[in-house]
Amino acid sequence: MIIEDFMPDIGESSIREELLACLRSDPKTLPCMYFYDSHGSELFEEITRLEEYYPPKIEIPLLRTTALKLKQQIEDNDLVELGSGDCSKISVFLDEVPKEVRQTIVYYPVDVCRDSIERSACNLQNRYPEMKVHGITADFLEHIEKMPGKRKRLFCFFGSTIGNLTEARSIEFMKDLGKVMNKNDRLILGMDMVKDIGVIEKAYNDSQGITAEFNKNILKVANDHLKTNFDPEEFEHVAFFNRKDSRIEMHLKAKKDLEVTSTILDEKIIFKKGETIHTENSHKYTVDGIKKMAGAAGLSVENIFNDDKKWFSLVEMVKR
Ligand code: SAH
Ligand code: AVI
Repeated sequence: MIIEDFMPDIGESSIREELLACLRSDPKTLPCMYFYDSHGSELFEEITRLEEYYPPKIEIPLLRTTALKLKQQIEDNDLVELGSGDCSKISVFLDEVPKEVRQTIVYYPVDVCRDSIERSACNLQNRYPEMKVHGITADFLEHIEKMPGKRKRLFCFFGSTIGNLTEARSIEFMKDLGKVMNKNDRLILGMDMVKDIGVIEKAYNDSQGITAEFNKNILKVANDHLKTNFDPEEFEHVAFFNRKDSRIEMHLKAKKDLEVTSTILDEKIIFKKGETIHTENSHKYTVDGIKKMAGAAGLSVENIFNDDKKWFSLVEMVKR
């Protein structure tokens, strides 16, 4: 098993600059990529086990169906999974693939969270000793053109992580991915669909408060980088569906006027009571929207695998 790091040179100073620019902006934001330190990744895994968080409950059976359809076609493929997290999704997929086919595959999990890559690549290698595993720590927005694989590739992007990009950024990302893909490559994209708003809002406001904890964890990540004294308990978790943009928005709302200071910065970060930090968008899609996105990227939709209620889609795309 190999683990490669595409980001060894990303210095603390550029991370600090990015975080600070976001906290200076009006309204304040924090990039959702920073949810995923080691603890944040564990909290996300806990979210996936929550009753209210429906996406994995639907995506997992769809992955089995898709694997049964593709299992012969992926012989001698390089499997590149973007935002692989704990690799639980690809395991569901690979369980349906015969061992003789797995022997011919090289699997590349790609994630920005170093700990996730180390933990999951190792687990996966133990689970499938016959398959080559090559983990990569990378930012898929920055390093997409460096994605490995010399043979036919199957790109996987599960969990509707694409939905965490703004509409413009997701199209730009899809275009970049479309350029990187060769004629025989394919993509399987997990996409959460528009549905009853009550169901969606509950998924991001769970009764055990795990999503709130996940949201607030980003302040601890900001403290680690900026040496600030954000107290997560001084913020309230807010998540609601924005109909106009067809997305869940997560925010952190200051419970009172606050002055956040840092041991390494001259400036203070000032909050008025009720002021928010926008931490995440999670877009929900329609079939039309999916086709438009594929078209913009020079890809065409080969198959859409749905559940009966059409709550979640696994979309198979190929180069046009
Ligand atoms: N695919 C998994 C995990 C989804 S959570 C699943 O469906 O369960 C989103 C994952 O994407 C996290 O593991 C996070 O670390 C990773 N991620 C988020 N932004 C990223 C980026 N810009 N580059 C690489 N990985 C990213
Ligand atoms: C990873 N991503 C697709 C999740 C989502 O649903 O947008 C992250 C998440 N945020 C809150 N709960 C889960």
